Amino acid sequence: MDIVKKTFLNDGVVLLKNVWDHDTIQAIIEEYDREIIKILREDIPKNQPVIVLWRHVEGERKKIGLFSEFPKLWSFIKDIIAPKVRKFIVTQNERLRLLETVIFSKPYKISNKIHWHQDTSTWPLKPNNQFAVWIPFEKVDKESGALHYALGSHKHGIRRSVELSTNKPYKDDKRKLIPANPEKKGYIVKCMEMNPTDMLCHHGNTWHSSEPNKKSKKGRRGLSVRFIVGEAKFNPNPGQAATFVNQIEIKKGEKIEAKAFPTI
Ligand SMILES: O=C(O)CCC(=O)C(=O)O
Repeated sequence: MDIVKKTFLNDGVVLLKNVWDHDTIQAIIEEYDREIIKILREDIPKNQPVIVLWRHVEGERKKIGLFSEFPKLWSFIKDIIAPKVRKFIVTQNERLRLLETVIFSKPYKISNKIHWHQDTSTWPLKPNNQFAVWIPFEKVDKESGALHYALGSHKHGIRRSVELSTNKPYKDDKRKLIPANPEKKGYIVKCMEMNPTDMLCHHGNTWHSSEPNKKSKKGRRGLSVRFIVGEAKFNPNPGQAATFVNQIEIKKGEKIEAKAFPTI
């Protein structure tokens, strides 16, 4: 088996270095810098995929971008990221859908920690067969808010949802918690130092966290693109706060099919 797929299956995360050139990602960053200052929208449209614009600053509200405002990002996902994940992570004939796109921003000094969590716990899907790609807009290391992963944690099921900035568990969610410090429980924790020409790919169950940005005066932006593999039904659980819940009107057990989740 290819080493990338093997690492993804064993560790629940794989880092791919130098997967595109500087100009390719620079065009996406410039589009973001141009659009982010104009976007005030907080409503979530039902009939199209959206981009969640999320600053990790206590008290701030998420803004919602549209792909009509970010056409370069749309082509980047469709024509560059999707073929790479098809090559390395999923097989050619599996259905791949865009589940969610988020741009996380950690401004210098005022950003907060994102506590240990896994993506699947916030998504009401059955089967919860999803994975994510993460790409930084600037060089990242431990002091500037790089992502940390608990290797192999994806093998231990779906855990309880927590409030990401405080680590407070959602009240009615009865599932088992992710430990506050996975290293103390024997996990190897890896800090992913990266450049904007690199791409991380993590399984939806893999525990991950990020520290505040105490170093990069330019900020620390990260593009997260989540995909769903194959078919899924709606399976709500308390504590699931994913943006997309506002984009569908279906009952538990019904198949998820919506314009918000285009096949890629
Ligand atoms: O960008 C970050 O710091 C958090 C990213 C994250 O948690 C995710 O992509 O699931």
